[in-house]
Amino acid sequence: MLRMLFAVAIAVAAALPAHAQIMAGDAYARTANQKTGAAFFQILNHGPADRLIDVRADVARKVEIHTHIFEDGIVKMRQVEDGVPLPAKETVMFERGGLHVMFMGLTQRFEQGAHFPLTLRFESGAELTVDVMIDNDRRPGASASEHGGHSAAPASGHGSHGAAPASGHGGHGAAPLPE
Ligand SMILES: [Cu+2]
Repeated sequence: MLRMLFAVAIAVAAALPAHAQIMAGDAYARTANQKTGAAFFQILNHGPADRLIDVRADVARKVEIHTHIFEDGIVKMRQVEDGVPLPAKETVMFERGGLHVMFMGLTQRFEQGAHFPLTLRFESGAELTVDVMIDNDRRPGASASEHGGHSAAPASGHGSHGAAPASGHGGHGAAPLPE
């Protein structure tokens, strides 16, 4: 009996690090045209240095990590080919005008207030699925909660599930539209 308890304890301990060391906070996505969209969040790395190497979501035909660069006097959007370094014990911001996850060829409508899962894959082998809330009205720099929160933190202000947003599109559960 005791031996079994130990085995369970070890299994739990072994499973912990991959999940607990990297977290995402204040994840939201928006679109301006229902063709392309972008997601923004913070990645909090509580563990050793790692790297974000891949992103996946079902809401678009193509999902890429992008950044903005300043070149020839203008700001351009670029795909990040070799991943995003996540230094130990640091927070990396995916924000307007900077790093973002880009959705090209949206396969479902970005309904205000709806949610979808975004999976982040890291060089260490860890994966993190982030609950992304669609907030087309979010202004750059505005934060849903004081600390940027972790993904479980309820977003204040924008109403909870089911509450129809002011836009009038309402509806939760966003049925995918046939193209
Ligand atoms: Cu982009």
